[in-house]
Amino acid sequence: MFVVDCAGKLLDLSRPRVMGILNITPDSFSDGGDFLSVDSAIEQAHRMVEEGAAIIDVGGESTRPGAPPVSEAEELDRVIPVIEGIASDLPVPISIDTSKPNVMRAAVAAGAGLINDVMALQAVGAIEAAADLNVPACLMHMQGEPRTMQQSPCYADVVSEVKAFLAQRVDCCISAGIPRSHLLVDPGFGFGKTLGHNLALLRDLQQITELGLPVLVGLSRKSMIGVLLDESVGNRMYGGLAAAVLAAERGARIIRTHDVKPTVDALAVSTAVINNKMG
Ligand code: PT1
Repeated sequence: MFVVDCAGKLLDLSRPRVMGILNITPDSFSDGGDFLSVDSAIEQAHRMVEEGAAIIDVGGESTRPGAPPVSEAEELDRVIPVIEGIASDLPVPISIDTSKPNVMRAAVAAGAGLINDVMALQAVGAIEAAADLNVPACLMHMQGEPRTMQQSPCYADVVSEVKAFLAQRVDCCISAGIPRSHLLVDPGFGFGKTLGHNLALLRDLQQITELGLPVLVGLSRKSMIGVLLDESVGNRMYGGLAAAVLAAERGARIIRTHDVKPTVDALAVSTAVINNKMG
């Protein structure tokens, strides 16, 4: 459970680690895939590793609430040049944030070593792709789909339902030939959940760790922090750090974040307290 082999690069989860977010989504100046945007993405990846990221998560399709789907061709155009540009130079593994089997295949061929799928490999062909590729996969819980998931999230007991869903996806993956040692789980903060649902999942995160697999959480800049603070996306870092520390204390092993250095420092202090053998 402590070391995950990501296509030859090892991810040591004996303490909580930081996953740095590398979103390759076009801004007003570029459509992604061109020289300037690829170059700045590569620069950003190197900066995050210097700041202590243990894995870099490359994504070409936004899954935030309301986001529209992106075509396979577009997603490939965005992520593959960046993965090719960083895979051989970076000492840390790269994960590919996608639900599309062909993007998983191309990304792993380009050097990615972990699949991060917000659809928990439920898309047609995804589970087979992950099994063929023989790399670890993170299975995330989502209710609904990004475009509409925040319209009316509904659970009788969010924590036990999320846990049961993840347990069922783990069983499916194992039946499809993915070894248990290749699986991680994620409760999917903000994916078809109200603030109350998100807070319950964070408070009771230990129940998710009872699945016996490494738990990944993504809380960075999300609206659950924004609503609590009444702050815009650019002003949610301190709130996100509090959530990251609480997640780590409850057993989370990977914190997915935009704010690498602040999160690495917060986890270093949390881990020293949790593992204290000095006094
Ligand atoms: C996540 C995650 C992810 N989040 C994993 N992958 C996003 N494994 C993308 C909001 O409420 O948590 N785990 N990939 C980003 N998605 C969101 C969702 C962004 C909700 C923002 C919100 O603001």
